[in-house]
Amino acid sequence: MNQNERYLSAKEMYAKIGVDTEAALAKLQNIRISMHCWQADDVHGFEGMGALTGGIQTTGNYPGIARNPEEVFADLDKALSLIPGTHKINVHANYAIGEPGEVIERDKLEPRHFAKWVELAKKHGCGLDFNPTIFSHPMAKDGMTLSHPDKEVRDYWVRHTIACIRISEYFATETGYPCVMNIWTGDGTKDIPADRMGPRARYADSIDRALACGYDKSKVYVTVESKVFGIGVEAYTVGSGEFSLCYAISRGITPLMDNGHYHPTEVVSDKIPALLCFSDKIALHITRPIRWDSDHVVAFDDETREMMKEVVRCDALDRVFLSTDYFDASINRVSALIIGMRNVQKALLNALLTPNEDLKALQDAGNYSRLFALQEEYKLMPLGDVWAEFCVRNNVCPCNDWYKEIEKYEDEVLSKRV
Ligand code: RNT
Ligand code: ZN
Repeated sequence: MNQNERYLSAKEMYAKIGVDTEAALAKLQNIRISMHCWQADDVHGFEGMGALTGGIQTTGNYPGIARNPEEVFADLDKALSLIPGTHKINVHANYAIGEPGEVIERDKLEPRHFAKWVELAKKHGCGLDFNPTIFSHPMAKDGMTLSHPDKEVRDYWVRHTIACIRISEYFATETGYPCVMNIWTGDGTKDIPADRMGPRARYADSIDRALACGYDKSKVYVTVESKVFGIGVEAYTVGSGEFSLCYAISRGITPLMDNGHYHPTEVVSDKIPALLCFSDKIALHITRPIRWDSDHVVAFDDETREMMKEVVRCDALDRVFLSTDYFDASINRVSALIIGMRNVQKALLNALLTPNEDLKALQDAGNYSRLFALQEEYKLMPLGDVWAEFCVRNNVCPCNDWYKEIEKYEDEVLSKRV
């Protein structure tokens, strides 16, 4: 059977369980996932930044890392060409691009420093999201930034956050898509703190002061990301789960959950519907934790599928901002971007091809045996044939063919970066 015949046969099989593959494909076509730029260069950015701090770390030394804006852009171009659909690009503040020789202070960032990102986004029809970079910097003192006891340190980061809100507005205006601006800090302590509340009160006050700058809420969605712990910040994290969630809900902004930021047996799939009961919008950083917040490339695994099922069956595709967040330096970085993005899309397609209403009805009727039986049977439906059809319709290689493009790119471009 050729691809088209396989798709038609899959379409028939899905129709038999009450699922319209064309409707699922049409929905998937409209889902924008925000692809994080920082997998391209291990979060280095363009400031000549030293080692990563704030509890995050990349591991691996795969050759061919992008070393400047041109190389990062070339790699993102390549990645986007092998990911079906039209998406968003998620930019970090340390990826500012100045004039040759210009040293850009983080608290003095301006929209012009991101004009090239706007150009890139427009070329691809993409939206842009943004992140203040509140780590890996001399003003991240004693592991503290927005929650630091010294007001001068806090003020610096408040100014940085305000500058980032302005850049986010600029992104939204230029691209025509709202910009999600995510606040994350690695603030915390390595060992048992003497004061857990003081830093949290200061963190809340600092974000309050930044948000008081005033911004267009239809253009910029400010999110706050929580975390349980980081490397070197094991005992206490200021922006914990409870803090970040309560902060976001009480201020009418958006909570962000990174599924690497919880205790290993907690699952974000279960938290999605919980938060959707109380917050109009929520945001996700989709990653793959192995034993800790290891930031492995997103796989097509049970939890990714379960998370995307929740987004779809809560009918929340327009309420959940989806973005990827991982950094693996041990494999080809461009392939890492493609693999993770495509896996999120496959998980979404899987959710869209599930007869969710029928399954809900079985649950409500208390028919748990039939529910379990069907959930297990549906795992073997011909999802791959519908996914291949999606790729073909988007002029992107399906299945294993795309990796040949990566080998070619590695040979012609990445291997020359020495
Ligand atoms: C760190 C957070 C955060 C970062 C980015 C680079 O644990 O997940 O989102 O990954 O800001
Ligand atoms: Zn994250």
